[in-house]
Amino acid sequence: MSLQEQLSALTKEKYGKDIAACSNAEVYYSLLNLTKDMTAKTPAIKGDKKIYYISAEFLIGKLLSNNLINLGIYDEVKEILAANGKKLSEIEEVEPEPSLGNGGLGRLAACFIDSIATLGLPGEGIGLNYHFGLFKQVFEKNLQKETKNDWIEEQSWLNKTDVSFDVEFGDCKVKSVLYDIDVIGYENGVNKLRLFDVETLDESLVKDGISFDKTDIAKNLTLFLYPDDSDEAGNLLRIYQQYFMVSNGAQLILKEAKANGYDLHKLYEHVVIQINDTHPSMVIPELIRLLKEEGIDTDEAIEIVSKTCAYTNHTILAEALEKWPLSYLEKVVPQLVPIIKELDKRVAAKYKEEKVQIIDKDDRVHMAHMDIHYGFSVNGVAYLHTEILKNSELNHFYKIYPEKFNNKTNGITFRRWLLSCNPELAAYITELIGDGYKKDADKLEDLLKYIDDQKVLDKIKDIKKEKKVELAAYLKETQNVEIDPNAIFDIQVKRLHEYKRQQMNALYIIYKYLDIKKGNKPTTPLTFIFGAKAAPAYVIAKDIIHLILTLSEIINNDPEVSPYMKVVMVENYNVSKAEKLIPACDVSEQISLASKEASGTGNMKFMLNGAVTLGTEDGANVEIAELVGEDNIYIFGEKSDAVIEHYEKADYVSKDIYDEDELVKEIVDFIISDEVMAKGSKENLERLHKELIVKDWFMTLLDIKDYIAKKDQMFKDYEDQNKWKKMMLTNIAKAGFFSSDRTIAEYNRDIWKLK
Ligand code: 26Q
Repeated sequence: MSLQEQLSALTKEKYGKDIAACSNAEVYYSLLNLTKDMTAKTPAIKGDKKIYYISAEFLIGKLLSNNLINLGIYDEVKEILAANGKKLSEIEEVEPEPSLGNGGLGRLAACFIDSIATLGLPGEGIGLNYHFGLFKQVFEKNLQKETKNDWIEEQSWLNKTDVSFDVEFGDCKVKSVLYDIDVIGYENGVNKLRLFDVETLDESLVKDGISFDKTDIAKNLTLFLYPDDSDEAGNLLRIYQQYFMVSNGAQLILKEAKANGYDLHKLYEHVVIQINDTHPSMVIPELIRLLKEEGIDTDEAIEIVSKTCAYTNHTILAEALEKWPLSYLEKVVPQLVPIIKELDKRVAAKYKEEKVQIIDKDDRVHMAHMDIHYGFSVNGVAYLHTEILKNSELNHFYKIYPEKFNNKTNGITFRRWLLSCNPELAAYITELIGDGYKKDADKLEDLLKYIDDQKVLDKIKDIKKEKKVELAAYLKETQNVEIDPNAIFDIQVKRLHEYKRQQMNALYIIYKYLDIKKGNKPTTPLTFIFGAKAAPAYVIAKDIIHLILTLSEIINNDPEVSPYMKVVMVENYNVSKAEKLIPACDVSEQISLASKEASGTGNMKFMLNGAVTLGTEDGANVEIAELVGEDNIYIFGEKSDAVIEHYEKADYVSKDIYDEDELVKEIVDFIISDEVMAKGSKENLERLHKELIVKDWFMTLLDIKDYIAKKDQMFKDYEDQNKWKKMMLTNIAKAGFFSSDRTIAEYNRDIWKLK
C-alpha cells in the first residue's frame, strides 16, 4: 500500500472520512498512528554495549515533523496533505508540546537521543513523565503568571509498557509504571526514551496555577518538573523525584543486563551511564546498593559502578550545584545514607582537602563531588567551560584526576533545527551542494564556494525574509502585535536569568528609545524580540520580564517611535516557538557575563539559520568566533579571566559606573521615570533599579557601553546588504561543527566506547 493509501485507510477506519474531509485534528491523530505503525516496523538498534543517558529533563518538543523526517517520509506526507487541501504546518499546531525540561540542558538531552539513534548506537534516555511539565507562562498586567501545561492526551507518542518497579522511600513505597517514546534515528533504527511515572498520581491535586498539596508522594510525584528555585518542601520533593528516577533506572539497567545474560561483575563492559548534571547523581549509591543485594561485596560494587558512570557538568553557578542536607537524605532515602557515608569516608581517608569532600562540615552532600570521585569521566560542555572547570571551579579535582577531565562541546540536531524548522533553507542548500550535509554536517562548508555569487547571496536573504513574514503573521495571530518584516529582527530567547543579561538588552532598548525621541532615527526599523520563562520564585527575573513588557507597551504605542522600533515578548517561549523564531532572526543575542554560560545551544541554532551573533566571549560563542572569524561575528565585553578576577577581588562596584557615566545613569534611571512608572508597577521597577545600582551581581553595567557601541555598529553594517549576506552565508557554512552528531561521535569515541 502506498503512503497515501495507508493514510486514507486510517482516516476512513477512525473517522469514516477521506483525508480531505477530516479536520486538522483528525488528520493529526491519523498521522500519529501511521507514524507509530511505521516505527513499529523499523528495527530496534542493538549491540553488546548500551548507553543510558539519565536526565531529569528531556525537552523533546513536538514529534510529528521530526519523526516524519527521520522516517524519510516528510516530503511525501507534505505532498499527500497538500493534494488533499491540508497544510502540515497547520496540522502540527494540533500537537501539544510536552514541557519536560527547563531549557538548555533538557533540550540538549533531546538532541542527544536523536543523534544517538541517528548514529545507530544502542542507547536510551531515562527520565520522568511529568504530567504538567514545566509551567506554562501567561502574561497578565505585564507580569508573568504560571499555569499547568496539560500535555498528555488519550492518544499520544507515549506507549504504556508493563514494566513496573517498587521504589522505597524513608516513609513510603510506590510502584512505578514505565512509558516509552520511540526515538527514530535519521534513516536508521529505533531507540527508546523511557519515562517513569506513578500509577497512583492524582492530577486533581492541582487547583489554581501550579500549587498543590505536597504531602502525599504517591499522588504528586510526577505532577511537575521543578523550576530551579524551589523552597524547602519543593527541595524535598525534588529529592523524591530524583531517587524515583534513578532507582527505576538502575533497576531497569540490571533487569536488562540479567535478561541479556551479562555477568554483573563486568557490568561496565555492557553498560555506560551518562549522568546529566547532578540531578541523577544518586544513581551511583543506588546502583552500589542494588549490586550489593545481588551478593557483590562493597569494594567490588564501588569499583563496578565507578567504571560504569560518567558525569557531565553544565554550570559553574554555585547555586545550581546541588548540595543536599544529609538530614533530607535521611528522611527520603535512608537506605542510601550508609553508602554515601562509606563513599565519603573513603575519600576523606585519601584526601584531606575540605574542597573535595563529599559530605562537608555542615553535613551537606555535594552531589558533583560524588560524581567526580566515583565516575570515570567528567566533561564540560564547551572548550572555555571545560578550561574554567579544570583551572578554577574544579581545579582541586583536576589535580587529583587529570585523566578524567575532557571537553565535549555541545551540539544540536540539524533534523529539527534546520530540516524541520527551515525546510526552505534546507532545500536550497541541497540544491547548491547536494544532501550529503544531512549526514555529514561538515559538508556545509561547501557553501563557501558561493561567497561571491550574487544570486546565491540574494536567495539566502530572500529565504530569511520569507521566514520573517511567516513569523510576523504568527505573532499577529497569536499575540496581536504587528511587526514589520523589513525591520531587523534582533532576538534573545533563553531562560530568564540575570547572568544571561536580558536586562542589558532592555537597557539598550531604553537607550535607543531615548535616542529616537531625540530625533536620531534608525535607517532600517528595529524589532527586538524576547522569549523567556522566569522561575516562579526568582523575583528579579520576574521584574526584568515586567520591565520588558512595560517598555513594549510604551514603545509600541508611541506613534513617534513605533515606526522605527518595536519590542515583543513572546508568551510561553518553548521549543515550538523557537522553531518559528530562530529561522527569522537577523541578530542573535548571546550576551551572558563571560565565564557564566557553560555553552549555550541557541547560539548554534541561530547561526545555522543564518543569523549573525552579537555576543560576549563566553561558552560556545568562543568556538563560533574561531570558526567564522572575527569579521563574521560581533564580540564585545569583559573577558572571562577578568570577570573571574573581579569576583575573586570583589572589586566590581556598579554604583561607580552609574555615578560616573551620564548616559548609563540616564538609561538606568529611565526604569523609574514617570513615563515607565505610569504603565508599570512601582514595586517591581524600583526593586530592579536598585538591584542594578547596589548589587548588579552579573555586572550588567560593566559591559553596557561596549554593548551599545557594538550593537550600533552591527545595525550600521546591516545597511551594507552584501556584507551582511556574506556574513549570513559564512555562519551557515561554518555551523557543521555544531551538529550533535559530531558531539555524540566524540562522547562515544572518548567515553562510551560502543562499537
Ligand atoms: C538545581 C537544583 C534544584 C533544582 C533544580 C536545579 C536545576 C535545574 C535545571 C539546575 C540547573 C538546571 C538547568 C541547567 C541548564 O539548562 N544548563 C544549561 O545547559 C546547557 C546544555 O549544556 C548549556 O548550553 C547552558 O549554557 C547551560 O546554562
